[in-house]
Amino acid sequence: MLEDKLKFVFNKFDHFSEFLSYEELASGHINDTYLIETAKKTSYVLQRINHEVFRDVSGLISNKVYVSNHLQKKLAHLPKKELKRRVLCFVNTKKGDSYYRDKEGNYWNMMIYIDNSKTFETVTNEEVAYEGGKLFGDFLNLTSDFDISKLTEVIPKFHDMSFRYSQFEDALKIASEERLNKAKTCIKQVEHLKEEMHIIQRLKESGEIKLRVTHNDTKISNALFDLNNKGLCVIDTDTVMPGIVHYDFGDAIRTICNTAAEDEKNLELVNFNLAYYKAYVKGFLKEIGSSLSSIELQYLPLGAKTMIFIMAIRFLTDYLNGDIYYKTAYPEHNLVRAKNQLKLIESLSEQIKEMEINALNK
Ligand code: GN1
Ligand code: MG
Repeated sequence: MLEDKLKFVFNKFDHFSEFLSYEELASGHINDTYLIETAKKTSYVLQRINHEVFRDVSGLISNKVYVSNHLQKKLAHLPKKELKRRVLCFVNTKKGDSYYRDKEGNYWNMMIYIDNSKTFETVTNEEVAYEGGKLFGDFLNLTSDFDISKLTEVIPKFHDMSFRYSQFEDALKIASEERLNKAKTCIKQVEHLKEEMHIIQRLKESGEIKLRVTHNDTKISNALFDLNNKGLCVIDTDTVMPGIVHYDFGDAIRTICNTAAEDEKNLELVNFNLAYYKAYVKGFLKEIGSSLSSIELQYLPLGAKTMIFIMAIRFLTDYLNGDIYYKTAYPEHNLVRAKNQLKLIESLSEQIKEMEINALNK
């Protein structure tokens, strides 16, 4: 039984609590995440890391711990109680390791749950967009002096456009007739955008856009808020790696400015919300703006478009491959996600002039 298993794994970790109950936190697409309630006030988040996706789990967990330690140092001036709400705190096993490996070969890690907090799957007011911008901007700011060489590249070429595009082309070769047919319109849309979607990749390769420490999964549900909608903490640091600012900016915009969830089927409900974009930019630049170069600033809007495109082709590729990567709830889930992202790109493109950073600052 899952409950027995979770209780067993939970007790491998170094805490002084008694397992009371669990609840699955089902918003992620890769790992299995559970909230563990205990007989005491403190609750925990216990996670089974998907080691098919993350090949170097020990590297992944040390990345997470390094980053938390770094953030804790940077925020050491805060009162202890607040610091605990601003940075993830990982729990070691009773043997002193940062993860537990069970008999079946699964890897587990655990952190303290930050209580009186909430996350958003979709955003419904500008304040949350603004606070999200501040939170992710601050994360980049606080990690800007982190030593990149300490980080394991947990998924090589994670946001590399040429790589993602070639995976898409490989999938086209092996997909079933039925899936190719159902995805026909999406495939055409993707091919049409190909050139434009490689612009940022080239600037990255030429060194005009520089590498920094980035989170790489800045969807809004990875931002934790307090009960008054003030930003608290960035969570899910699984994919912290060297990257470019555009994709952290872009993934937040992808999820904040979509007027619907990323898997909404009714595409009429999927539109790009420019007001939320402006609010996000304001918060984001407040924290990190002064350290961005003019070329980084100039390409932020295209960065947002490109990040949405990366997600669209990743969902589409997985659909064509027969759903082997993302968790899906029904057979066409990945296709729905891809169509949704492409519709978002269409709506964003109509407003891209108004997204220019210079235009916003006037
Ligand atoms: C995956 O598992 P989760 O939800 O944290 C994916 C991200 C995608 C996201 C889409 C390792 O993240 O890249 O943006 O789904 N993570 C990985 O919602 O592939
Ligand atoms: Mg993630």
